[in-house]
Amino acid sequence: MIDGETLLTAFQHHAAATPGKRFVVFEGRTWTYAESLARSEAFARGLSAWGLHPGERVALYLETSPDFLFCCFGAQLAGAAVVLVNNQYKQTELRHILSDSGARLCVTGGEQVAELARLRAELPALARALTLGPELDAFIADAPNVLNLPKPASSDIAYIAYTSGTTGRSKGALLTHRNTLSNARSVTEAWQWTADDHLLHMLPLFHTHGLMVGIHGTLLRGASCELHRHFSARIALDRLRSGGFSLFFGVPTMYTRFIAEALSCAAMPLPLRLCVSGSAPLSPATFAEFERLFGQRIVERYGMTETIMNLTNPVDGERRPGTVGGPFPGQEARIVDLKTRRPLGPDEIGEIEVRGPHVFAGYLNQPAATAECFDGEGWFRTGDLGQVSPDGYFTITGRARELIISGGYNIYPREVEEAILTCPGVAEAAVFGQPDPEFGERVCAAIVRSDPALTAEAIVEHCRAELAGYKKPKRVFFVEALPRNAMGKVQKHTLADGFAQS
Ligand code: MCA
Ligand code: AMP
Repeated sequence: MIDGETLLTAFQHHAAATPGKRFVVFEGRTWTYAESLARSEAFARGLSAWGLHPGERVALYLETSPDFLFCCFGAQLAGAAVVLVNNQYKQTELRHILSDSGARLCVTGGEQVAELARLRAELPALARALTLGPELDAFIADAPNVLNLPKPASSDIAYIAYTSGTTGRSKGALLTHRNTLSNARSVTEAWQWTADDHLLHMLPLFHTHGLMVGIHGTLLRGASCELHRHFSARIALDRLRSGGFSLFFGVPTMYTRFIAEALSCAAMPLPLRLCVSGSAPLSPATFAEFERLFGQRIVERYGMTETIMNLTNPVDGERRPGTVGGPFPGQEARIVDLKTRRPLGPDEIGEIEVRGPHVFAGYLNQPAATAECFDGEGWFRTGDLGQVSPDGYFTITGRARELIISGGYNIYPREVEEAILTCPGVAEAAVFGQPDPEFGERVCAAIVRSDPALTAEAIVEHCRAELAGYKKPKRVFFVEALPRNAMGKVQKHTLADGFAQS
């Protein structure tokens, strides 16, 4: 990889080579490569003129729109690292991410404006909140027409993406331009993505799946996508059947909703080149039913915020249900014993480790956590358990860390427990996952009350105010005491088993 070669240089290349080609279609408007780059570069010049220095952080706390992308790539063109913030985040998550990342500027809009305003006094590093719409338009219009922008190096940080709150606080994964470019190359090669591909894009943009797979792949290949604010199975099926699309990427919940939708409308083969699923396990039953109804054998793949994409089923060759295939081109993966850390043979269950140019640079402000997740030879410990078949197909069998994946969103029990513990009347809380037919897993909470009048509804409402809505418990039950082992550790499996039988 040539130093200084980034996704931004690919963007500039396409804007020069195919200026009139569509990049993004959104709510009836088409943005060409040239228009998209012009708006991104103008935003970059505006940021530099405002006083943003290379290496500083720009946060995006935004709904899906083309401006999300232009602000993202514009900030990187100005040399900034982009801090991705889920737009459903509330005070607790937002306070942590914006203060930990030290973001100097945050682009926001819609309902997020008020949520951010409530926190401004607590964020001394945040010099400016810029609102989408007239304020952003004026910022871009007022940007100098000519201004030399820095040229990001491959080792510069492109994104800070927050993940893995095993300690209750999420950590900022530092992804370099090298990481994002090498990933986009691996993914586009494996999935045979070309400039002719057109993607129906209904994933959120603030996570790896929607941004670093959907958008980066599109951008690298000079392809196009139709972006939607939200996922709707009905609208997706209508759009896909109208023709003109070649790709669809989704989380398993989206595929189960397609199947449910087929009950109310005739199922028929989808005129697509490729459907991909990831972010959570796709059940073989969903794989088979989707193929029966829509004539597509879904390609399941496996990724992580720290590494973007790791493993994929092949486009040509057997797409094996219940597995996530093998490493992407240019990457390595293996299974190691949890205790000895020695590599294991076929069909033996251990921890999945990955190595390659896709693996992140470490966690922001967390040298100990960074050191813990590497083995000294560049192998990254994913925290996922799995096994590999003799012919090289990996299966994910579980997780070595506490994590609930609901509809493709990761929820760390500790974070929800900490939010619940701030609710008056709660003495103790234990949060765990239970199987859910729609979301894969659902959040449940066992609570010991100090105030016997405290209701489940009050706890759920409390969580709603503090955390993103999908993290709030879907079921709450009260117990006299939490079951603990001799070390005092809460036995969550006992709670989960008892709860499942109740
Ligand atoms: C929404 N709700 C949920 C979820 N989504 N509850 C539990 N789990 C969820 N995933 C709740 C909301 O809080 C709300 O509750 C109610 O459902 C309706 O919200 P709405 O936004 O309308 O829901 P939806 O549109 O039906 O959303 C379902 C969804 C969405 C489309 C499946 O969850 C989604 O886009 N998931 C994808 C997440 C994703 O991109 N993950 C990739 C991470 P109330 O009204 O009571 O508040 S990247 C990753 O994992 C790695 C790298 C990888 O491998 O990709
Ligand atoms: P995140 O850290 O939010 O990026 O989520 C990454 C996690 O999602 C991984 O560590 C896995 O636990 C899970 N994951 C992603 N893709 C799959 C998949 N295809 N099957 C099972 N789990 C997956």
